[in-house]
Amino acid sequence: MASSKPILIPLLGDQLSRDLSSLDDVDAGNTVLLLMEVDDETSYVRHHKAKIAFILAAMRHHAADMRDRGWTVDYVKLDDADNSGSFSGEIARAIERHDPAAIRVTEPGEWRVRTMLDEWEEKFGIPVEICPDTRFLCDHAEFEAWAEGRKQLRMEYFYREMRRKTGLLMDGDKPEGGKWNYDQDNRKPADQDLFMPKPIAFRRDETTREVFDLVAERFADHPGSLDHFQFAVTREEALRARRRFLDECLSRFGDYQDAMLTGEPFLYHSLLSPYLNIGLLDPLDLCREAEKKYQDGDAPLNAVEGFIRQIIGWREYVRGIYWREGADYVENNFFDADRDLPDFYYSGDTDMHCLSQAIGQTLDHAYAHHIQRLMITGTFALLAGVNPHQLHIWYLEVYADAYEWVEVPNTVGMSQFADGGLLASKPYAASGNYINKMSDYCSHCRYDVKAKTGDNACPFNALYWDFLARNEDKLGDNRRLAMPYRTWEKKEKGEKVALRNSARAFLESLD
Ligand code: FAD
Ligand code: DLZ
Ligand code: SF4
Repeated sequence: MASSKPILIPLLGDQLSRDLSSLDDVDAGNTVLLLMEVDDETSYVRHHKAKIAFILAAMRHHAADMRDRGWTVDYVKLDDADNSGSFSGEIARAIERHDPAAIRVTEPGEWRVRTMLDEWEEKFGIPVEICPDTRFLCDHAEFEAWAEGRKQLRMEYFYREMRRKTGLLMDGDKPEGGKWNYDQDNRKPADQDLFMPKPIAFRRDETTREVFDLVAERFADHPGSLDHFQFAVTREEALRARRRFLDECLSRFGDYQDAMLTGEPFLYHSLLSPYLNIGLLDPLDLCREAEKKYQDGDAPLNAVEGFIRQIIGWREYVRGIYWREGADYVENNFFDADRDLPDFYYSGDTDMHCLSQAIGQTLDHAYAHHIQRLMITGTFALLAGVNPHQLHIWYLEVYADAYEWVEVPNTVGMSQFADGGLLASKPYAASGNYINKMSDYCSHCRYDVKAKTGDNACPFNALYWDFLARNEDKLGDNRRLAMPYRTWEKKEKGEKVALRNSARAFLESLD
């Protein structure tokens, strides 16, 4: 009997989950899984070397794992002689090889790739089924239904829906402990005397070493280095990283979530976003494990609630915004900011210690935690009037966890207020005082955080007032900024001029 034509299932680089939606209910005996290393994906921005190495090593390990589980896997390596360089080109070649009856694929994480997939059916003349990505809790229709008719799309209300939906930290229909959100308890500054758990250093096997050689040779001009590479590249390793976080970090995660310390890139953060985002870990499982820590009395409620909120709240919410707002959302530029991204974002070479720490560790580890991204590299760019699109490209390049669905709303919306307040109720503008409160950076800096003007003054100070003053027409009505605008109005004319001159002189020095 002639065997029927197979189904071709492409697995994209961030779809490395054993139970991906495209694999549901298919006959493994009559399916070809296709993984493609392609130039288009490795080079559509200049990804950090460690980000590329992480993804390719995880793809190669996942292919081996799926073969062991009985699947037929077709794997295209970046340096294969006939590699066409694109997903569509590789699908065309795979159709030649396998003559499939249909293609089945889980929806991608970026508009750029979605547009490509939407063309496949017409291009290749075979049915293409695009399955919803069930690794997320909230699908597009559910987010749309939640957002419909609301004047403001605030994460907090969305998050409560997700708590109710999952039952996480719920006591009947009430939130555990009586409050939905324990952020008030989560703002402790860090202290050098704290014991900092170290991340696991995973052994690099031959597969990973091969990828390292490829990346070192092919992407030598990309930012960052491989020297400090410490990512898990298999599901088993990612589970070990999860266990380390739950056992060693979670109980202090809440208290020190916003803290920053010189020479301590990780503090009590989970470092799990790269694994969640490519599918080595499942977000809901992770939250259930964290909840268990609270139920067993091993971690306090403020830590566990704070952690779960980041995942079922922020992570799901920004994805909802990304798809709802469309492919043009990334082009928003509410303040018409047009300054080029300073070169030091690619070297860390600046006297501003906070920036040199955040950027330096980013280039070393392809990692910075949320407050470093938001309140150091993000706030500086906002105050300095850096073009948000250039900044977006930078975030997409340098972090191992960066995919547009999560990076764009965080950068364009949360960090740069470039959407005019769709996502955030006010811009994350702050003077040096905030950084001084939450870190030890200022005590190691050549600038004086208390000084407002002059050559030695912390640049964030004058830039903060300059930002408010130059954007008064756009922000003056924002009720959450009423206090700082009143303070600005009360300042003597001479002080205002000195602050604005100081900001101008600093910005000119950047040029
Ligand atoms: P933890 O502090 O341990 O938090 C736990 C988990 O919560 C994270 O692993 C992550 O999955 C989730 N999470 C926390 N905050 C957010 C958030 N704001 N949005 C979505 N998920 C969140 N996160 C990405 O995964 N990819 C990105 O490309 C990305 N770009 C960002 C750009 C900017 C400008 C900002 C301000 C934030 C960005 N974030 C991004 C969110 C956040 O900074 C990272 O998720 C977090 O730093 C990852 O480190 P961690 O795993 O140690 O997180
Ligand atoms: C980020 C990335 C990189 C660097 N390389 C590849 C690759 O060679 N092959 C692949 O399938 N995926 C890669 N990715 C991840 C994709 O860019 C990601 O899956 C799409 O953007 C869809 O979200
Ligand atoms: Fe950053 Fe200013 Fe503090 Fe220096 S003094 S570390 S520039 S906030």
